[in-house]
Amino acid sequence: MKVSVVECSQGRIEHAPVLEALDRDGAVVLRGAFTREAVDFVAAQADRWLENPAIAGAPGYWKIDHPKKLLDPCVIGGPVYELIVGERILEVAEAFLGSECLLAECNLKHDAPVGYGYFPLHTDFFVGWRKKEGTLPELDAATLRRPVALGGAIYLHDTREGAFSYCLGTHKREVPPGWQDVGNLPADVRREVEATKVRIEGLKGDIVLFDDRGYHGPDLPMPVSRTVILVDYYSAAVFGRRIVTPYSIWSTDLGRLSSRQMRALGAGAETWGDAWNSLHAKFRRSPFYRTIVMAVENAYLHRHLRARLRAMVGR
Ligand SMILES: O=C(O)CCC(=O)C(=O)O
Ligand SMILES: [Fe+2]
Repeated sequence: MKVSVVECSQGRIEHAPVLEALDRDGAVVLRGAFTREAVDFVAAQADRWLENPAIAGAPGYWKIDHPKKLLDPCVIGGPVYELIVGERILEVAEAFLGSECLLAECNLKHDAPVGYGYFPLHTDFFVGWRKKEGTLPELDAATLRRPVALGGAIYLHDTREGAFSYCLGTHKREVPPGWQDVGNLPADVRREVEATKVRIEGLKGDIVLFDDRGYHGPDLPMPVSRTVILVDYYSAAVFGRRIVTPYSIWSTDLGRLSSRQMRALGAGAETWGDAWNSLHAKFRRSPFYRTIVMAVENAYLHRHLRARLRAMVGR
């Protein structure tokens, strides 16, 4: 079993083979959808941002568990928009969804080789899905008979081990509440689903587009590290104009965005959450958070004490 690779380095992306593969398999690889310069720039900047964590406003990655480092790709700026809201990709997404779309979620993710699995094969949607307790919409079986969103994994280096994996054809299954993770499926269903799993190997700059109603996840355990940008375009017809958490967009990048790209990034949209309760804020719950806060608050204490002492002795 193999996933179709659609070459699209020239002109408009041919929609027919992309939409056919998405309908049949639930996943497709677009090769050459981005310029080499944009991909190289983003990959190099990602390496720099992934060197150190964000502390006291010093730029860096976000930490939410041991295996991963996360980043809002927008902080990379400039050419990153060609990757996450490229006009040609938005066109494909909107043709697939039959609706305007919004980039509801977007993360740059670095997974380290930890030697165990930590993220099971899962679907992103299921019957009864809500983004958060008490929020709308709630997805029902009828709505989920058609695509509701288009996920994407953009490879920032050639990727084999650890590649994004997809269970081909599973986007056509109804996923009842509780069946989101493959580990919760009855044994026979699980076997059936896992038998369709394909590791989608790809080249630097490829984007794997996938119908996120189907079972998918990273190929774990990973023997090597892997860096991807994960995008998720939600149908405005299904979810309304909503994104999960606002992005940190530099003011100097605003001028390079078209009105369609601005809309996809959530200009004027509602959000399901804010920065205070986003995924990126999870570190606040770490037992080390208070210790680091204390270290930050006292980082310049020695200078302060020296200045006070001088003031007291009148020098
Ligand atoms: O890391 C991956 O390959 C998949 C990520 C994913 O499925 C998700 O974040 O929902
Ligand atoms: Fe997912």
